[in-house]
Amino acid sequence: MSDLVRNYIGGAWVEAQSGDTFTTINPATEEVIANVARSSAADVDAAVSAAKQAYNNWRLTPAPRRGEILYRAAQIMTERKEALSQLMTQEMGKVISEARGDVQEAIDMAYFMGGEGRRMHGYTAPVELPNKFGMAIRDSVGVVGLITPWNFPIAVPSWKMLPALICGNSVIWKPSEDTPAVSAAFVQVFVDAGLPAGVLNLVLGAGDTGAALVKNPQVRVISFTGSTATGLGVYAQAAALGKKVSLEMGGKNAILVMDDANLELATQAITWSAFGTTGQRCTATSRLIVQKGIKPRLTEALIEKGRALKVGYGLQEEVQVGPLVNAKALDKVSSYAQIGAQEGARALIGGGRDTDQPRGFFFQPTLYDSVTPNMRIAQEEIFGPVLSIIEVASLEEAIEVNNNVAYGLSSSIFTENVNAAFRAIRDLTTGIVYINHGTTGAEIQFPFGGTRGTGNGMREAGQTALDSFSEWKSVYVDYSGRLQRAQIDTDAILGAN
Ligand code: UN1
Repeated sequence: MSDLVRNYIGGAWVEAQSGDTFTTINPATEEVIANVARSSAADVDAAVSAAKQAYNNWRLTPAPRRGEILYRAAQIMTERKEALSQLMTQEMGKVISEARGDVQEAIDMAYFMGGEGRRMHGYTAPVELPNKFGMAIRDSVGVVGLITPWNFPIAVPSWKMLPALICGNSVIWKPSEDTPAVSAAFVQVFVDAGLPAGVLNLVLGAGDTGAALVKNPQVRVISFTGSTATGLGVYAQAAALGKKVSLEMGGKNAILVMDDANLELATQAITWSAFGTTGQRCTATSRLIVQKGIKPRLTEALIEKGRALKVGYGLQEEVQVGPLVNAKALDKVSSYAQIGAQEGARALIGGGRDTDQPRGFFFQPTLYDSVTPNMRIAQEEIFGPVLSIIEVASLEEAIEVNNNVAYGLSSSIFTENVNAAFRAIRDLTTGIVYINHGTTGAEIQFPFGGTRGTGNGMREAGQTALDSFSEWKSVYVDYSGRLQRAQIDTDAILGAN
């Protein structure tokens, strides 16, 4: 077992005040990999004090200087990419090539947000009086709280932390209890990049630690990614304290395949979007909505490709599908296999725990046929390598089935017909739409997020991300040096009332 993984508060690595700890295990080998500080509200409060103090100087640091620290962080992450990726695979199971992609997203985001240090555009507009100037500028908010999941342990936190930092806020980060070690390694990157003490604080723990962060009135923004049930609870608590909240929650993403689709491209995209990251992406494809004519050929191709996938420990380069993150996830995904069977779905491949693996929380890549749109397996987020095939007659029906779920993150259509593609762009009601590409692989320079049960109208990534972590300040400068005519009129009117 490694040393204790500690909190990072006010520029120091510290144990929880209570001395409490918990352990984490490698989901592929079931070996204990870390002993971790378990934080309580007292630790969160200490982090808030440190963050408040550091905020005073950080907000006054010119944004281009803040950006230089993010560039340095990008360089350090590039140097440590392999070590961070390996730690990620050990902690949460995604295969090593995907772990490298996860770290790369954070590198890209650090360069992008570093650049915002020299943009962060506001605007000016004409004003009503001579000798007067008006502008709208972005201001920092203060102390912000980030709560992040285990499935993208570096990428998703970077989508929150980097825009928060470039805007001049100080940050308290509560990562998932399944990925504390890689989170601590990510924080170390910023320490080594020269981020001042107290600007970024890490508090490790489970749901109660996150709840303490949400309840602390000094934390003015909460940015959360995770399950819809937890997210809505966070939203209600934070709303009662008047906080700004950004939520990224569940998905039930679909790929639509029309009869004229390129079969080879569609097969490849569906396989990786459904079974990549063991289906544990909020953007994963969990529904295939396929037109009648192409269905038999596409199903055959998917069975063949699905059967050939190599499941195992993600540190081995040839492995394509790793384990689920923990025993609880394995129980949940297994319970959906029972639900699917009861509902009348037919497993073409998989359908249960992968018993070929000697240890670990492995579930077989699973394809269900005979699924109808209202079955629970076609409506609820499973978060595992499970794809449901739903047959439709037309483009219109495919779009209707796609839209008729409680979530709205990502959707995709495979067609060679430009009219069908543009109709899909218009009518698919998800925050992200792909044409002839799987439902995963969003790039960091565009808004990321979804409609309905997926979010609360906020978006991450791109310049849009700044909206979560800044306040608009409207500024009027009167340089006439005297009362102006219209000003006198305004005063007279106000006086008369
Ligand atoms: C997530 O699953 O929480 O588009 C994020 C994608 C990745 C990010 C997914 N860039 O699939």
